[in-house]
Amino acid sequence: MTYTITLSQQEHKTGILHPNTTLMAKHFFSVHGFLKIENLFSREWIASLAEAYASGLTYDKENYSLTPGTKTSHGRYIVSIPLHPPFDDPHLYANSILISLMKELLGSHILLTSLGAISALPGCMDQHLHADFYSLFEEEPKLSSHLPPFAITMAIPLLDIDPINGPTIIWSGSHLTYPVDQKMESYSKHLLYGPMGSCYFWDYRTFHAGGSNHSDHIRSLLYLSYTRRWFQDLSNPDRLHISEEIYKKIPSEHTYLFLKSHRKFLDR
Ligand SMILES: O=C(O)CCC(=O)C(=O)O
Repeated sequence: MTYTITLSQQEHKTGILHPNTTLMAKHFFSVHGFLKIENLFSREWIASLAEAYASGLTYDKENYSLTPGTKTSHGRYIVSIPLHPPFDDPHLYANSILISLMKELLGSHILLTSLGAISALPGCMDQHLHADFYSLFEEEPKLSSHLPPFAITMAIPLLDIDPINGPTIIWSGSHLTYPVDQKMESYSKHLLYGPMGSCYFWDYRTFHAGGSNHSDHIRSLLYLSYTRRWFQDLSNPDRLHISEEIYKKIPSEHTYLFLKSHRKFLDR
């Protein structure tokens, strides 16, 4: 099953996707509810982000916990990352290839609504099956399968992720199975993983779960959420943290991604 695009040298150099690649990416995403891009970032740069992230973490082996972080399931922690160096680099949050795809999938008025990492401790078990958001209209679940995406989660491996050290398990086509089919667990599932430099992203409606980590090291991936401008999930405490000082340094062509922060600072 194909759900991967590999960038050509030309696409890499220019930061612009060939129209055929865009068509293919949109097709894979609409069929599967997820897409993987190989070779998007340089390994060295991602390694430097990984180092910066790891330097702020404390893994308490005895208590099997990670600080800072919020436990989401057995041995799995979500860690919010404020938009500050080195994570305030536009190559990360406003990567031209990713943003062009986000706009193809979500329309031109998109927002960046969260930035963080998900760390799976050595020995952690498969996470429960879930979607990042379910039906937009809970009384009309069937409608969901006929609507375009409204929000996307982007995952960027901070190490080489393989089938052993905690891939994300994902159910192809599950973004279009509303009302939720209780037998989803028996559908064919896929393991999303890749080397540093790759990234994968899924529709908020697509069912997935963090996979167990059978290695002896922590598996971390960065995540960023892009949403249509009108979408807000208040039940999700995970937000974008950005100071006024950093906001002022964002290149003007990217400030539209931070519209909510902009309003907050204006209100002061
Ligand atoms: O750890 C992963 O691969 C995915 C985790 C996830 O989906 C979550 O914590 O909500």
